[in-house]
Amino acid sequence: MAASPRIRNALTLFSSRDCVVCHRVRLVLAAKGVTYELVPVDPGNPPEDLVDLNPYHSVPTLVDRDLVLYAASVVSEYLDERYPHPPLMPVDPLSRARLRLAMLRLEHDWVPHVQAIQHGNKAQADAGRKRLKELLLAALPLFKASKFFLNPEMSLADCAIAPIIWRLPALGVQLPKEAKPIEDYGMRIFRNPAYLRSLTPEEKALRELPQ
Ligand SMILES: N[C@@H](CCC(=O)N[C@@H](CS)C(=O)NCC(=O)O)C(=O)O
Repeated sequence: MAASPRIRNALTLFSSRDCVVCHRVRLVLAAKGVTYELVPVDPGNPPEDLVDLNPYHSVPTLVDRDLVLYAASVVSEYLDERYPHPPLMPVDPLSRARLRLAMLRLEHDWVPHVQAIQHGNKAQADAGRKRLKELLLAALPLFKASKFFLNPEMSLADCAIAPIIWRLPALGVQLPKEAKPIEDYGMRIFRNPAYLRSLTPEEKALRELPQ
């Protein structure tokens, strides 16, 4: 990889200003307390250096010296291994596999609805709201079952889920009273000081941080 003139830090993240997928990686970085340079990207108009680095031109894209990584799952797992403290995955294979599957389901089933609400036409956004609400309600027992998602400690799965919960009011997704455990789950993560550090100014403006 030819070093881009824009990349000055050892660790650089190309990230959109308001995107659940980029936010997922920023939350991992914040939870690890890692400093990095953020290059804000408009995904509809990727800069030349990103086009050179990533064949998909997608964000998030992480550059760590000579290593270029993209796809939020790949970037998140790399960061968890590269910066082991605090660990964001359990140690036993069964729990790890369960969390990986949950993250895969989230990427395939939930995120497209968030993106349809944010970027689709009215019909797509309305359908996205309805389906996202159904998916959240179907997962309600999982939000009730442990302190964090499928795990007693905060994990990479929470880094993927919290950005979605944070955006629910801004996305126009209203959950019924019985879904309060989902909001309570979100609050446990939003109260973590790392959460505030993960937010761009645009994302901070989406709702009030809990006291
Ligand atoms: N599968 C990718 C998808 C991320 C994604 O959807 N990124 C959007 C911005 S929120 C993007 O870069 N869109 C432009 C493109 O893919 O060309 C990942 O996990 O990183």
